[in-house]
Amino acid sequence: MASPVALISGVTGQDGAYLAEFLKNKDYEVHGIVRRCSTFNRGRIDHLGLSLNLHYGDMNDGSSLRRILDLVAPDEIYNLAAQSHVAVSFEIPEYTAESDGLGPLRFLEALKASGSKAKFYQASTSEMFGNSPPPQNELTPLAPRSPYGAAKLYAYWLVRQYREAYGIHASNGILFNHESPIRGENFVTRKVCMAAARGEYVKLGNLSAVRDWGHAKDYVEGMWLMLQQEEPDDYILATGKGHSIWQLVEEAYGYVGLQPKVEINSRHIRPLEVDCLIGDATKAREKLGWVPKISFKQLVAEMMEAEMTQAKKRGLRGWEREDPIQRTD
Ligand code: NAP
Ligand code: F7E
Repeated sequence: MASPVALISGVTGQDGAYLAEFLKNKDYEVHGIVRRCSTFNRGRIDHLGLSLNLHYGDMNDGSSLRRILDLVAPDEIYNLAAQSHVAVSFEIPEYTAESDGLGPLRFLEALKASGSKAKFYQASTSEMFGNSPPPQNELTPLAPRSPYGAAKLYAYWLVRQYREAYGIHASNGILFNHESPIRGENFVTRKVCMAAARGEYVKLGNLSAVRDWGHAKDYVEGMWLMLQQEEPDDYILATGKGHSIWQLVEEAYGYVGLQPKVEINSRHIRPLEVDCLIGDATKAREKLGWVPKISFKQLVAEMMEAEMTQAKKRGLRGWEREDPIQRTD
């Protein structure tokens, strides 16, 4: 039997890289969309080599999406491409709306016009909940507090409309924060772990916000499970446990036996903040059999180990530990 064909937009990002590897291990023929940059940005997928088929395209260029759809004829589409930084979305709101809101519209229109029966996954987000009180589930009111959240909300509704109006198998994964050693360096978990592993100060904004942090590896499996269902639907993926930024800092510096070294810098305080996101993934557990396996403590430990290795390689103040602490959860 021929391998199923998957197309991933945002394949050079954190989730794209984990998903591409996950699907390769399931014997998929994997295609990815990459955008043209002045420098190569494929560090996260280099290890997959030529087994990954890459195509130039952009969420802001509908004709490129249509061309790639026709060429690849995928069975499953994972739309992960986005300007994904919430704080940055306040600085480039129009661009964020184009790539995160209109981009998915272009993709869905291309899918509709092509007559393809491909199943479509949309990378929706807990940022759509804004300050709706936790725990947030699929029925919680949506009230975004950033241009990023608003653009993603537009795409979320389009997915539901295209599903109902045109019978497209389109699903929203409403994912809470998920991290890993290959998280972008300006997201708070990676930023804190990089500084802690070097024994340096970290400059942060709001320390009291609470997030539900899981591991990206667990979450890409959830994306895939959504597209294996007969009927499309919307699902929360979350761990159900919240930690503040301050608790993250304590965990990371504590891992190397240091007191937290934090400087507050108003540059990192957002015009609007989302105070507390803690997800209820009961539906995903019951309908998809999805359960996150990696805890917050394990996630921070993995990220810290990766940063300590990097710091040593670069001759920075890597943290030498002859006798690693055995950590249990
Ligand atoms: P990421 O690391 O920032 O990756 C984003 C990807 O999108 C990169 O491959 C980037 O390409 C690509 N991209 C950005 N703008 C594009 C455009 N105009 N055209 C084509 N590609 C474009 O994000 P991530 O953490 O993997 O997240 C994946 C998706 O899930 C995103 O849609 C994000 O908004 C959403 N999400 C993430 C989380 C989370 O906690 N990680 C939670 C909920 C939802 P370059 O490499 O060229 O920049
Ligand atoms: O911020 C606070 C910040 O940028 C987390 C994206 O993947 O998850 C991510 O969005 C919290 C916020 O992630 C700094 O104010 C304090 O309260 O790591 P973050 P995010 O904004 O939650 C959602 C679900 C997505 O969909 C997004 O794509 O940490 N914080 N000081 C800081 N955050 C950053 N980045 N940098 C700081 O210095």
